[in-house]
Amino acid sequence: MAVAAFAAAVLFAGCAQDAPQDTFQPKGPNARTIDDVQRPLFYVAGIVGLIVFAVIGYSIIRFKDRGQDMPEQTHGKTWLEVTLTVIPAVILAGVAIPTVAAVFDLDDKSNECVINVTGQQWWWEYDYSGTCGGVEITQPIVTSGELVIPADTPVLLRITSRDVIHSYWIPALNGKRDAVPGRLQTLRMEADEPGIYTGQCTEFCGLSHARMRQAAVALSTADFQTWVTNQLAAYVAPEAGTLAATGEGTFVNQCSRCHQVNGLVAADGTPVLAEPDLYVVAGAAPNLTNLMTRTAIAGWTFDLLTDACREQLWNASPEEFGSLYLQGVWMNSGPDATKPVCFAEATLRDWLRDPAAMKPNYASPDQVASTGGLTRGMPNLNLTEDQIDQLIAFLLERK
Ligand code: HEC
Ligand SMILES: [Cu+2]
Repeated sequence: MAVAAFAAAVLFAGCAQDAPQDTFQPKGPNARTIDDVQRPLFYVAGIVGLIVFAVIGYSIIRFKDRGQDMPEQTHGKTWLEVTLTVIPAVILAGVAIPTVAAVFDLDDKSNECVINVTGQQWWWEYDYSGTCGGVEITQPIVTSGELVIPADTPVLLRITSRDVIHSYWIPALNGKRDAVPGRLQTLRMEADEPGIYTGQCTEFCGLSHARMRQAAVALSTADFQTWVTNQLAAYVAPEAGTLAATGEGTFVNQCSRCHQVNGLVAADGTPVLAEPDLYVVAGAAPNLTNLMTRTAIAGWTFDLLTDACREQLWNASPEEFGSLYLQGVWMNSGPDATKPVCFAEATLRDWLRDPAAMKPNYASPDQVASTGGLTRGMPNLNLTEDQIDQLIAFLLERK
C-alpha cells in the first residue's frame, strides 16, 4: 500500500501545475514542437505497453504450471511472424515521420538574435553583441546565470564549454544541448511571453554539478531595450568617503584579479582588468558589472531576492513581470529608498564569508595542489566582517 502511494505520488508530482521544469508544459514554439511529438508517442507507447502487460498477465495465470504435460512444441508459423514484424514496423514508421520532421524543424538556425553561452564549473556565462530582436547592442554585454532574451523572438544560442562537458537545458523553451569544450553547438530559444523559465545543467560536471542551474528571462522588446541600456551604462564610482568607496578599494585588492567590473579604474586611472585565467581552472569568473540585476548567483542557485519578492516576481502576470524584474532587489522599495527591500543580504554575505561552504569546490583539500594552485569555483578569501560590509555596499551599486 505504502509503495503504491509512493509510486502514485511520484507519478502525479510531475503533473502539478506549478512544476516549472515540466517538459509537458511548453512555453515557446521549440518546446511545443517537441511536445507535439512526445504526447502522441506517449499515448501510442502507453497503449502498446498496456497490451503487452495484459498478454503477459493472461499468460502467467492461464498457463501456470499445474503439473500438466508439456504443450506441443511448434515453430515456423509464417503468417504470425510476418504479422508481428509488420505491425511494429508500421508503428515505428509512423513514429519516425513526425520525429524526423521535428528534428529538422528544431535545427532551423534562422534567428533575430545570437547569444554565446559558455559553461564552466559551475556556472553559465552569456555574452551578447550585434542586434537582438531589433535592439542594438553597441558594446559586448557579459553576464552570468540568467539568460535575458526578448520574448516572442527567435534567439540562437551558440554553446560551448571551458572545461568539462555540461548541458544547457530550459525545459519550457527547448530540449537539451551539450556544451562540449572545443565545439560550438546551437540551440534555439523562444518564449511566447515575458516570464522566468528555469533549468539546470544536465550533464554531470563535477562536485557542484547539482548547484549549476540557470534561467531564461523573457522581456517585452521595450523592457529588453531598457535592460540593454542599463547593462551598457557607464561605470559610476561610489561617492568619496562612503562605505561603498572603501568597498571599491577592497574589491580592487581582493576580487578584481578574478572578477571584471567594466569601467573600474585604479587610483592612478588605469583600467582594472581581471585575469581569471591565472587563478581559476576554467579561466573565467562571473562579470560583476551589473551583479544586482540578477535574481540569483553562483550557478543561479542562491537567491539575491528575498523569498517574498521572489514569489511576487514568479507569480507576476506577463504584463507586470518586466517592470518588477527590472527593479530587481529594489522592487517594492519606492523611488527614494536607500536600502533595497527585496535584497536577500544574508545570501551574499554568506557567499563572501565562505563560498566553498555553500558550493563545494574540492572533495578533499589536497586536490587543490593537483590543479597547480588554480582553483575550481570561488575560494574562501578569509575576509573580515568589515571587508564584507564594504563589499556589500560597493556591490549594491552594481545595478
Ligand atoms: C580566485 C578567483 C576569485 C576571486 C579572487 C574572487 N572570486 Fe568571486 N567567483 C569566482 C568564481 C570562479 C565564481 C563562480 C563560482 C560558481 O558559481 O561556482 C565566483 C562567483 C562570485 C559571485 C557570484 C556571481 C554570479 O553572477 O553568479 C560573486 C557575487 C562573487 N564571486 C563575488 C566576489 C567578491 C566580492 C570577491 C572579492 C572579495 C570575489 N568574488 C573574489 C572566483 C573568484
Ligand atoms: Cu555543468
